[in-house]
Amino acid sequence: MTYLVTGGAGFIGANFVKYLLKKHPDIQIVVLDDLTYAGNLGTIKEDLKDPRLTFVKGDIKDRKVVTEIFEKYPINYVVNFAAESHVDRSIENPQVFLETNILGTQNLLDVAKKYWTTGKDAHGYPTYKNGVKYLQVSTDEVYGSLGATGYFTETTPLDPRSPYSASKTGADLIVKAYGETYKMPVNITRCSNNYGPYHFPEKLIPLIIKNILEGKQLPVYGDGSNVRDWLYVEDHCKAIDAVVLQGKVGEVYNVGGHNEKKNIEIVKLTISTIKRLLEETPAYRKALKKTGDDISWINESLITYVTDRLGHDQRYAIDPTKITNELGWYPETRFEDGIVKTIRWYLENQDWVKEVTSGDYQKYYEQMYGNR
Ligand code: NAD
Ligand code: TDX
Repeated sequence: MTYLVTGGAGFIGANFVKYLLKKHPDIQIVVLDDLTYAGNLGTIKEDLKDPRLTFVKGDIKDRKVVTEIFEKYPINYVVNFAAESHVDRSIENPQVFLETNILGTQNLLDVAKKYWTTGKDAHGYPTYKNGVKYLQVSTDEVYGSLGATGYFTETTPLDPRSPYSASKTGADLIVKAYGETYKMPVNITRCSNNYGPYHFPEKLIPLIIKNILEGKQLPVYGDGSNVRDWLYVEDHCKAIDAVVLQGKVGEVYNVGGHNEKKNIEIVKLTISTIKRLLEETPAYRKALKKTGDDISWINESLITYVTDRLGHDQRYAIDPTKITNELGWYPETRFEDGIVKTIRWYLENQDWVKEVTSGDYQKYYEQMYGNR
């Protein structure tokens, strides 16, 4: 089987590529990625030595580049991770979110439809090759924001509130439209917040880790009471793999691990875990900017409450009953273990952090947070 994985040089896409290569010996993967600030070829450089993996640099909106891929490779599955993914950036510059997330998705669907169509049925609907599917990687943010109770199910009304989530909702709707109008074999997965290796340090957990190691303040938006439902990235990859191979055509699957945490809890846990790991394994201290034996400065006084995100969603929480019942999926990594694995990975992979933050990151950081 041949996969087109878009956004495969980003956080979840790269983890998915690694997962596929490990899990399925007999596959081919084409990664299409435009290598924006969030994409980094270094993330998959070891994987690119594998003859089963091919990389194409290009934009998912570009008709020509997507067409060339379908001409050259017998694509069975499209898994679309490529997106502008950061809520804060969408508040500053919504347009690129609409362009990539909506128009890019539509372009991929259109080219896939063209290459997968085999004819027409008696009602005029296109018929498709066997063994093909388009999977849209979406987010729980399309459902909006919850109060203190309740969960998002697949039938929760769509109610996006940020330019990012509105663009992801637009993409979901166009995927649904291709499923209904042209009977294209599509699925949508809607996952909660991921964490793990290769997470770009603009997002909460890797940003907090990076700032602690640099002795910087830890910016917590508002009062830190917002709740996110965290899932280890490999468990998300496992869910996508299950939906590609076994998901019922046309269905939406929510993915989440019942692991709700307030932001302030995440920040405090990250501080105490880093400190413990540095105490247990002194070799990790080379990841610190400030060298020396004294690490008593790593404590909660680093926390700084800053102006809240505009339109900040209060709480996300996924009900994953459907994917568990229909496809047997469940999260394998407990948060207590996943967060330690993640922090260890950052302590051991500072070169990767340096590489991905060598471009415009500093400028972005100063615009977002000032000179803290
Ligand atoms: P990311 O920002 O780390 O990676 C996005 C990748 O897409 C990058 O490699 C980037 O270069 C590429 N890209 C961006 N625009 C492109 C374009 N026009 N053409 C080709 N490539 C382009 O994002 P992520 O966190 O890995 O998220 C991946 C997907 O999963 C996104 O669709 C996101 O909405 C969704 N999602 C993310 C989370 C999360 O917690 N990170 C949760 C649920 C869903
Ligand atoms: O510096 C920060 N301080 C802070 O308090 C940052 C970067 C974030 N936060 C808060 C905002 C959120 O309540 O932490 C929470 C998590 O923020 P992000 O890491 O930016 O993630 P979020 O906005 O929840 O969106 C993420 O999950 C859903 C991904 O970025 C999306 O792509 C995905 O769809």
